[in-house]
Amino acid sequence: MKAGIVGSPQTGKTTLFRLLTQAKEDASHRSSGQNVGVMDIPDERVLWLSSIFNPERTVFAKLDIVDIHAHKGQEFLNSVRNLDALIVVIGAFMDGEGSAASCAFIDDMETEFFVADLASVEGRLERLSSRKAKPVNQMEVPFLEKCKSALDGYVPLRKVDFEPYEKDFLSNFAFYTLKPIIIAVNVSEDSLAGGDYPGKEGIEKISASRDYPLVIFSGAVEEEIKSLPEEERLAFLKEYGLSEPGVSRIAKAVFRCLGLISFFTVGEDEVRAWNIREGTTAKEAAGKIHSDLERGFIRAEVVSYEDLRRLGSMKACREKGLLRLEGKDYVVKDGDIITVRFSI
Ligand SMILES: Nc1nc2c(ncn2[C@@H]2O[C@H](COP(=O)(O)OP(=O)(O)OP(=O)(O)O)[C@@H](O)[C@H]2O)c(=O)[nH]1
Ligand SMILES: [Mg+2]
Repeated sequence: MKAGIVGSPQTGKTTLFRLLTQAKEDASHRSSGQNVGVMDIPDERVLWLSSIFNPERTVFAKLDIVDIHAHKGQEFLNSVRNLDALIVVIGAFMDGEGSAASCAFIDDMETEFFVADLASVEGRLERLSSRKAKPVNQMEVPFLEKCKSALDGYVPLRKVDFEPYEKDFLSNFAFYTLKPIIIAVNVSEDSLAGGDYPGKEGIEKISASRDYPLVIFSGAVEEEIKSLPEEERLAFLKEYGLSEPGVSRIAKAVFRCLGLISFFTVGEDEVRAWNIREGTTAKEAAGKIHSDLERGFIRAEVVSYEDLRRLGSMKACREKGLLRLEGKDYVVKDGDIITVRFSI
């Protein structure tokens, strides 16, 4: 899974990229002119599990992050084509002009997305009707017509209810209007404390009308937070009326909008969070850990994080019968702690 940071020039995209990925020069590498890095998904549950199991390693769930340099046109479309989600940074830390430019950026981006998706749909319909291509099956044309009528009415494909068989068609295209988008407003230190920022009304309107989650942060303040020792951070955040750094709220929002959930593996060597899509089965989840575990899957021992947290130990969970044995088709829930039994 990969999320991209986009926005108009000088809004704080690279600043946010560095904050999210904690990239030092060696931790990020440039590929095709873009900064690519890995972000940890903050999760208090992982920290608690780690305090209980005292493992050698604690590993958070991860997402790839790309700092996108292109702003418009085909170059922009090409660079976001393979991304699963977009974080639009709004530069609201100076004056109203930055916010206005950012709102215009969102408008232009959405228009480009609609035009590109409509071109894909119409191109495919054209090839099918002129018999230059054969449909996958007889349901493909109705599917394409459904997409076309949504796009003609400015409804992004993200908002369309597709049947499971239609979702299979979707994977043959790289539709832009399917991508989840979150808005990250980069505000000044004063705005962060005061709650008001230039262009607030317009940005909130975009967020509400499109269902784009909105996160307010301040690049400058986040950099200060990062430079502080761990134990001073919370007190510093409280001065702004916050309980959590902006970057961690952004990371969680991206994780949520991708429809991802976490399951955990625990032990003396490692406590680790894994991300999976909602609806993933125990056998598929085992495959995330190692392909051998999926191939030789017998069953999963599952206890929920909530139960472990409440009872305090695996032993207590076992005694209360809260350690369940689940088969391969069990649908993994957010917060499940899983031990895979397998043989190969
Ligand atoms: N005061 C203030 N300045 C910021 C903040 N965030 C970024 N800047 C400054 O704005 C400038 C641009 O920041 P970048 O993170 O490079 O922005 P960008 O969007 O990557 O810029 P381009 O890649 O050139 O489009 C830099 O000089 C930053 O120091 C902020 O929250 N407050
Ligand atoms: Mg930049």
